[in-house]
Amino acid sequence: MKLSLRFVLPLILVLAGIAYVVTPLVDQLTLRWFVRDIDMRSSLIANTVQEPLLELLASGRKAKIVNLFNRISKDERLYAIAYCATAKDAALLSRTLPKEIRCANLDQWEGPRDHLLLSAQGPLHVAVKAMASETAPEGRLVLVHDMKFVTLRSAETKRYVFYFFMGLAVVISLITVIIAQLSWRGWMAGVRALLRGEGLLVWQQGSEAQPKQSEFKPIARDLQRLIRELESESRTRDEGQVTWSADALRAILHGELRGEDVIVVSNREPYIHQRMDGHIEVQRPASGLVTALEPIMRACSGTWIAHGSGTADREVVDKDDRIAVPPENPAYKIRRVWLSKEEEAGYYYGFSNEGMWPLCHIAHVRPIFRSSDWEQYVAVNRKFAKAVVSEAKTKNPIVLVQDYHFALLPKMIREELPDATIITFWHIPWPNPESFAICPWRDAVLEGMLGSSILGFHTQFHCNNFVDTVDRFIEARVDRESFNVSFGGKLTAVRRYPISIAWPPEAEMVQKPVADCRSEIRQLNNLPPEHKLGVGVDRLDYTKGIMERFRAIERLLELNPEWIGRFSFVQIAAPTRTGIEEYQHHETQVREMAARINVRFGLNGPPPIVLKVQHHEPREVYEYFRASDLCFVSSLHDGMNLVAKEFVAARDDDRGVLILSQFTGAARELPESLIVNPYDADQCAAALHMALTMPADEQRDRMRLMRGLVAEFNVFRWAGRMLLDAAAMRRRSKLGERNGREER
Ligand code: GDG
Repeated sequence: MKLSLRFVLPLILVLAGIAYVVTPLVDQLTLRWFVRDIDMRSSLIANTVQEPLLELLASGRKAKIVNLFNRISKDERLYAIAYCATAKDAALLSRTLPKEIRCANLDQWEGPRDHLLLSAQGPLHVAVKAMASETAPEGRLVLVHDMKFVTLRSAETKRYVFYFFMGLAVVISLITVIIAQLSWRGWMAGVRALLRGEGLLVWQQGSEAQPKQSEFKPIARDLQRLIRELESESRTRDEGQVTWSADALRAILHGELRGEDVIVVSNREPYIHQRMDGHIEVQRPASGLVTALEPIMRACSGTWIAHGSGTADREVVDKDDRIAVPPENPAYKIRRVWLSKEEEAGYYYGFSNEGMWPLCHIAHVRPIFRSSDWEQYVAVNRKFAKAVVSEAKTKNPIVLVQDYHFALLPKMIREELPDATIITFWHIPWPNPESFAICPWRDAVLEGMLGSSILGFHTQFHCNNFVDTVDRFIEARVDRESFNVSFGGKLTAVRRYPISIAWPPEAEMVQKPVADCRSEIRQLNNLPPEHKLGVGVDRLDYTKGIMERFRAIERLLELNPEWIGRFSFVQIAAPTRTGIEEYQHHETQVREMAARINVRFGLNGPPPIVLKVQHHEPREVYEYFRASDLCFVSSLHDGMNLVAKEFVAARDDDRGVLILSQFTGAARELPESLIVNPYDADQCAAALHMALTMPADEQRDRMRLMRGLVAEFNVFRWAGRMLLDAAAMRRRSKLGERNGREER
């Protein structure tokens, strides 16, 4: 509309200006025409009157002449007619001549011009014709025409000129608007095509691409330059100069992936329905993965496929096993996949957690591989692949496959949906080729994973191990420069995407002041107000090095006995995979060790170790983080470790010390923590002592640096970078397809 007005308003103004100038000209022209007409008319009347008038003059019958004049002047336009024998005589006339016309002043109207007279009666036309007779050789006939009709005609002309220009304005405006709209649409479509890289002739080595439509030539180069600048700007932003947020991620997804078909597959579901004392409760598992992937699902209204593990999960789904979530404001769907007890035992507890988990973590627990577990793993992966195919709305969905439970899924999806963009993220470490060779189905696992378009790990070290493993065991082409693996005619990009946590943390988590957290947590655990406190938060898993942690505490008390009775360590240990024997054994060992150390150093005062084997709510976990003087993460091997980052996020008071195992992915990002080897008890004890005696300003300096890093490299960046890479990959393959078509 604005565009049309931009064209129409100036057009109307110009036409109005032309009308303003043209109207008086037309007026003058018509006046000239009328005057000329009346001149001719006057000559005609004079010629007609001449004969009878001369006869009457010759006979001297003046009364008859007046009668003749009266008859003639009945004509409505002829105002008066008179005869002057000489300049001195009085005139013979039809009715009273206007007083401005006298026989003595007729000369002024005798010429070819200036016949107009503005008298008191209005505008008049005066024509003087020589009408000499024998008796009056100077005789002249005066014909006076009324010109009022000219004024009326002039008004009428003005009206018509006005209507004419109005009509002209409407017609020209309509045509202009239609042409403008059509051209605008054409332009927009052309510019959009240029922005998408379409509408360009094939790129030639070392030259700019040329637009197909010649009218875009002048701007094509500028547009291409602009696009390149924006891309490099967004790359700079990617490098972490701007803080990523849920909103930024949503905006990017809207821009890059609007209308795309996005499917997430994970073992754990983001919302679990549990039956509790007669009512159904919705639980949200505390998981970084859910935090990271939810904005994607909300922005794309996608589908999240997961194992329906809640006791009331079946009661709430529709006939297609779907439920819209979040419950308070549905934005995407969960598609639940049901597993039998045998399937769960073989796929989840067996192959995934007794086989792959110890295989990928160097924690000196032997992996157990049973062929029956493998069969269930294959069958369950196939079940999920079917679910993905049935949920896909297009031939080329974006599928985000999560973790080691689904190593075979990428290939299975690729077989059914060859054009899908499959991003697999492996949340745990990838071992070296010798360690991986233990797996009896190693080739099938590798081939399964190479069905992915992008394969993500937390660290470059894990990417290197994976590429080495592929190079060693299967017939694939590995490009170590680009980190792409070519297998079965398809490329897999192996990339590093370090996972993180949401930033800023939820307001509810850091609501309670640190001082209140410190006093309340000490009271809750019957500890004196000034008691030093350390904290550990983990699933009760042997890879987390909880026993090594306890050994380090024991060593601290041996080497620095001044801490006996002045320092306690709270270990929150969430029960996990309790159906697996190794985990039951581990729990027993952890409990026994805590008890032994407490007997050794805690009989006369507060216990050095407070072991809490139970699930805690995220808010409670954060209260412990805020109440503690240090947090100890001693994983024997860990893909990333989110607890380290959560502790940093919880400390908005810039206090507290993080002790971090060198075998976590997080250690590469948080060098300001006290990095330790968890197997070296003396070193860990020294780090504990250093943390307990660290001056406040050193704590602040270290914590600020770590908080800066976690803020910048947060979970939205993790998800955003993966999806931006996927979007770029899709654009490139679209361009390739089009160029292929054009070459054909
Ligand atoms: C895998 C990889 C990678 C723990 N106990 C409780 C509780 N937690 C929460 C923590 C944290 C999460 O669980 C544990 O995350 P981690 O990263 O430490 O470890 P994994 O569970 O082994 O996760 C790991 C991760 O995937 C992401 O890719 O970092 O390397 O092994 O958020 O706070 N939460 C609650 N109660 C507990 O008792 N609410």
